[in-house]
Parts: sequence; structure tokens; C-alpha cells
Amino acid sequence: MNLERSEQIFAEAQTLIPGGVNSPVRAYKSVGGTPVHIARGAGARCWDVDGNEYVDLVLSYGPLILGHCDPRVIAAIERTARTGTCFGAPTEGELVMARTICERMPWIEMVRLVNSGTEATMSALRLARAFTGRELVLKFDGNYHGHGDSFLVKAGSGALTHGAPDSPGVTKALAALTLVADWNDVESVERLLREHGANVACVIVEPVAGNVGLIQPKDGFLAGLRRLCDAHGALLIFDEVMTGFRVARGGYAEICGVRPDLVALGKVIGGGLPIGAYGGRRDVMSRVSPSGDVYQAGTLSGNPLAVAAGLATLAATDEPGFYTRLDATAARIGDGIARAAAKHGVPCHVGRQGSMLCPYFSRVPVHTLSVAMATNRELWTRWFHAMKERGVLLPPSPFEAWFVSSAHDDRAIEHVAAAADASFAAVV
Ligand code: KE4
Repeated sequence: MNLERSEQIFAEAQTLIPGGVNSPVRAYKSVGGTPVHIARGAGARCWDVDGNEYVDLVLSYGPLILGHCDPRVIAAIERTARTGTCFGAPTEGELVMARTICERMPWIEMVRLVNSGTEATMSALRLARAFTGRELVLKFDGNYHGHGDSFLVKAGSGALTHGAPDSPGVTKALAALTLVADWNDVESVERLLREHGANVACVIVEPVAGNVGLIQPKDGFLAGLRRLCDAHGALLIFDEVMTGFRVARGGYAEICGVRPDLVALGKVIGGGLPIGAYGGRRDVMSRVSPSGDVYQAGTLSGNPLAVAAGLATLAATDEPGFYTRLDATAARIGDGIARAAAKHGVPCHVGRQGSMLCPYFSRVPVHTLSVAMATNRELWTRWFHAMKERGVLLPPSPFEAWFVSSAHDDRAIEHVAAAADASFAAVV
């Protein structure tokens, strides 16, 4: 396939931007080759700068639950932009967003908007340390909570494939304050809390592991974290930056019935524009400046354009049957991949939670990071390129979740299934 213009842009970009990209996973380091540079998107599809068309299953890693350029979102952005882009003053839209989040996630009694998922999780961590007066935080191997220093200890996503789980620049003193347990293993948490519990401020967890591919929690895992946090006086933080308003109207907490003390959000609530949020118990959130003494601020926090795009997106997801239809679309895509793999004798286990999915080339179901890491990455990489050449754009790593939108119609679903069949035929 012709990637001439992508190659030209990438060659120069690497002289001016670290790795030629503004976020590492986009550089194709773990799969090789030139990253396709996107010119435009529409619905379930996008086109690169060389004119190649793709069914998009990256969707910017989650925000575009309605697909590219949804008319309702574009109209909201256009309408708002004509009134101004930012003011450094409160706007009514921020109240509407706060009301919407709190209504759909009643365990969020107060919420603060920020500009990224990283800001959301970093702020939640600072707040948990202040509220409890404790220093240690507990995260899980393979969970990714953004690039805040305290989280870059055995992180997931790009940190998993870039071979720098403990990133240089994160001081040993700070890393020592982060305890790491095994995701889906309550006993590993119990052991750490038995030893350190009196000084653990919070347990932060991706309720569904979306940064090692897609692994669902075992029954009892999240309830076990709730029980242990209560027993040791630590706050339970759900990082729903990816799953919030994507896997259900109220995120995964609605599905599992476990009530977190704080939640980090992002992606979908901005409809494709930069945003993050953190919120939860009123007694905890009241400690955030200026109502409290825990400082956190942001020039563009609550940005009117991002809020407008997010509200238009959330309104669309509130239509009757939205999540049922979206999940059914994702199930059809996952089934198509599994059928094609079986036809070509490729062991494949598709992890899926709602409209987030990830096919693992594994003989056994994937419930832990170690099993995910043992899957056939070499074959996956060749299949990734074969799919790209057949017009399907996947995240460039076997440890990233795929995303489906309400714009993925029958034609897109059938295209993915046919491309998967032809790609397995080409690489097996
Ligand atoms: P951002 O700072 O990238 O907006 O959000 C960080 C974050 C926090 N929590 C979870 C559960 C996340 O998945 C993320 C970011 N997700 C990755 C995808 N694996 C973003 C893609 C990228 O880094 O380019």
C-alpha cells in the first residue's frame, strides 16, 4: 500500500517531535513500519494522507463513541466556538456537565473538570493522600493511569511495550511510595495491606483492564478491593477514564455495583476534545481548593468547546437502547475475528467488555497480565499489518483495547470480518 506521504511527514516529524509523535503508542515502535498519518475521519472510517481508507477501531483510544465527525458533536462545537473558546471564568456548561456526570454516576457527589485523564488521576491521588494523611498508593501491574510520576511503575499501555515500565525521571524515592499488586488477585492486595495498610492512602484500579488489551475482572475482585479499603481506611479509586460512559450509561461501577470513593474520567466526556474529570464522595471532594486546601488548577479546565462536545456525546448515548446496540455491534466484530481465527487454526481468545475488545492469540482465556504477555505477539504483529493493508486500522500494539462506535454499521462489521479472514490466510 502507498504510504509515501505518511513516510515523508514522519521523516521530518522525527527531527522536530520526539519519536515523530505526540504520544508514544502512535509511533508503531512495537509493530514496526511507518505510522499512518490521518487526514480525516467520518463515522466508522478514516483516511490517511495517502488516501488509504480504513474502518477505524482505534477511535482515538476511546473518546469517539459516536464515531468521527458526528453531526451533533460538530454542530455543538461550531455553535459554541462562535460564542468564544475560553474565558478563564466559570460557564453554565460546566454546571450542566457536573450535573450530568453526578446524575449518571450517583457515587460522584462532586466533580472537578481537568484537561486529561492523567490530570484526573494525578489529582485524585493527591486528594487521597491529603484526605487520609497517608503517603503510600497501591496500583496494579499493567494498569495504566496516565503518565503521572507515581503511576509510571509497572504501568500498562505504551509503558508495557516500550520496555520502560519504571520510566527514567521517576525518582526512586517517589516510586517507593507506589505499591504494586497483581490485577485480579485480591490476595496480593491483602498481603500488601496487611504489611503497609496503615499508610496506604488509596487503591487505584482500572475496573476493567483496558491497557493490557482487554481483561474483565473476576467475580469478587472489585468487591474484595472495596472490603479491603474499608478495613484499612484507604480510599478506593476507580480509573474509568476509558470505561466511563463507554461500557454502560454509568460506567463499570454501574455494572459491578461496587461504590468507589473517587472516580477518574476522560475521553468520552470530551467527545474528542481534551478533557478529564475526577469526582466522588462530597466529604473527600470538598477538600479540593478553593473549598478546601488541596490545590489543583487549570487554565483550560472546563473548556467550553470540550464541554459542549462532551455534552452532545453524552446526550446521544442517553438515547434508549444506545448501549445495547453498541455492545451488539462490538460482539459481532469480536465474533467475526474469533470465527476467522478458528477457520485458520489460530488460537484466539477475544476479551470484551461492552464496546471495548481485544483478541488475544492465546490458547487459554486471558485473565491476568502474565497470560496476556505470553500471547503470540509475533503473529499478532504480522496480522496487524495485514489488517491495515486490507483497510482496518487497529491500535498498534497487542496490549491496547479496540474501540467500537455507534457509527460502525453492517458494512463496517462485514469489512472487518472479511479483512480478518484474508489477513489470517496471508500470515498463517
Ligand atoms: P490521558 O492523559 O492520555 O488523557 O489519559 C490517561 C489514562 C488514564 N487512565 C486510563 C485507564 C487510560 O486508558 C488512560 C489513557 N489511555 C491510553 C490508551 N491506552 C491513551 C493513548 C495514548 O497514551 O496515546
